[in-house]
Amino acid sequence: MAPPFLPTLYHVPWFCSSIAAQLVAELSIPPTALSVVTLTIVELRTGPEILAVSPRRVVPALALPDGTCITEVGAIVMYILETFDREGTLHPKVGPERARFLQALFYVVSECYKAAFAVFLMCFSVTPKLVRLDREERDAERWKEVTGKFKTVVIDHIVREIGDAGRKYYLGEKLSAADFMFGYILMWVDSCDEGLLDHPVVQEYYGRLKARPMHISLYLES
Ligand SMILES: N[C@@H](CCC(=O)N[C@@H](CS)C(=O)NCC(=O)O)C(=O)O
Repeated sequence: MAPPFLPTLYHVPWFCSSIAAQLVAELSIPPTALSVVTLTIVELRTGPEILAVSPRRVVPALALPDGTCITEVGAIVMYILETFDREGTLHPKVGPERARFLQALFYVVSECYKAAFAVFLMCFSVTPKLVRLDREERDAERWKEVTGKFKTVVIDHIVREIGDAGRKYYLGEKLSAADFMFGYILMWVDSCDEGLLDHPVVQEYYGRLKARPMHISLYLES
């Protein structure tokens, strides 16, 4: 495949590429600077276009003008921020704030994602299409284990790092791309409708995130 003229982000709605897509929209990166190709699930799984960029057929994937391709949402988020957020509007560029930002980025990708999706997969079957699973048929022991892990990894972390610390967003008063990552995780668990986000700190934090127009248009409108 010839290298694209512009960085090109491959995205499937509701997949974790949505974090990168939200960032592009929140930074108002014009399509003349970064192009977003939105694929359907069928195109991702069977179409030819994604193969050259992401041989494992996963998104997000970012094709760069030098012919290289990047996968991994954390790396793509950092690339977008370092290339298009030179002012540091949505990421701290130096100091302890940056370390805290990187903590959030790695924590969401390595810990929260797994913990949240284990919950989701006990509520929905995703292949070949999204179907709500019967609560009555759930393995109670496994549900306890999975929701316990979600509470420890995601809920307790948000309560401690945001609520107890008197922060409004992950970094304090200032919104950052870290919040879009938490917003994504919380959105999936919210869709399970199991009361797992009932803690007032989480309600307040997630309430702020889901009120953002970009969150609404990416996740809640259709
Ligand atoms: N570790 C990768 C995970 C990428 C990944 O597994 N993406 C999922 C969507 S969230 C995917 O594309 N799955 C392919 C499929 O369901 O067919 C990352 O953090 O970007």
